[in-house]
Amino acid sequence: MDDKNKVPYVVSSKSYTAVAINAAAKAGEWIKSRLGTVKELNTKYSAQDLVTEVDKGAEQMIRKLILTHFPDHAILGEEGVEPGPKASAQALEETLKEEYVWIVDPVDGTTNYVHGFPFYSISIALAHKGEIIVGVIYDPSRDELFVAEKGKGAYVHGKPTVVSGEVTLETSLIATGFPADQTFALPINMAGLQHLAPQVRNIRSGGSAALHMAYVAAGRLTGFWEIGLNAWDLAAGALLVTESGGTVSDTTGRPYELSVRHIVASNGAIHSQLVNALQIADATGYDSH
Ligand code: 2AM
Ligand code: CA
Repeated sequence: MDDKNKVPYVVSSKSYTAVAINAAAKAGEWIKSRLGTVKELNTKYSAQDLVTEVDKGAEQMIRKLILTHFPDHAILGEEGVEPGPKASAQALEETLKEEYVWIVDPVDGTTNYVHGFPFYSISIALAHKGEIIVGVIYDPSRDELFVAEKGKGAYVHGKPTVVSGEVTLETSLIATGFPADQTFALPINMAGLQHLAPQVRNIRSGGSAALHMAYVAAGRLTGFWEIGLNAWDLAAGALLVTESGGTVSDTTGRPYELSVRHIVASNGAIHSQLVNALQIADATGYDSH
């Protein structure tokens, strides 16, 4: 690339990141200020799939901020899509026709938020022609802001994040979730849990997929897997993990892309062991027959 093309890219990439950070921080502050005030609790896809007026308000706030700066960009937000895997796959396919797509989860870990369990986050990613170029995850409870830029590394409060060094499952701390979809995703995830729990140092389940991904990036977790997630739970975290030296794939080991719903993220060193274990447990979420 010659200098003439290079300069505008650097400038705009910086402003994308600045807008993502600003939106996540502003929404995070507002969400935190509303903690404990949720009046109306609704369910979406299942009785475990919660949404509040705070999710909706935060998404509106983030949409407005992004569109002020980039009026011709598309936005895929959790609260703008009908519940369920089919609708979310369709919405993703539709928006990815646009050149620039922002992928937003205004509150990842709504159940935690509603209960006052301080492990929830705001996740914002920007994809250019289907490739994630910016990923930001903000944890208002700890005031931790995780930022990744494609090819430029990942940071938490200006300090580079690096994945952990474990090379065996035996020494690994692994996270997973208990999916809200109790007919498909939950039983498969439980089969994986049953098989993996005796093989690893221990299992954690914090309740925010995005924060689990950020923790893999920061070396606080060795790995994370879960069945039945959506693009907005994973997009920002996927870039954080790869820019921190880790690996992200689907549960069969195929490289991560935005349509992946069954995820494995790790420090890289234990990745194939984790994928193999899920395969043996018949817990990948993909039909093996
Ligand atoms: P949420 O709080 O944004 O809904 C916990 O296992 C993880 O699963 C959280 O990141 C949560 O995100 C997500 N989650 C909750 N309900 C879901 C659903 N019906 N489909 C997919 N992911 C869901
Ligand atoms: Ca959400």
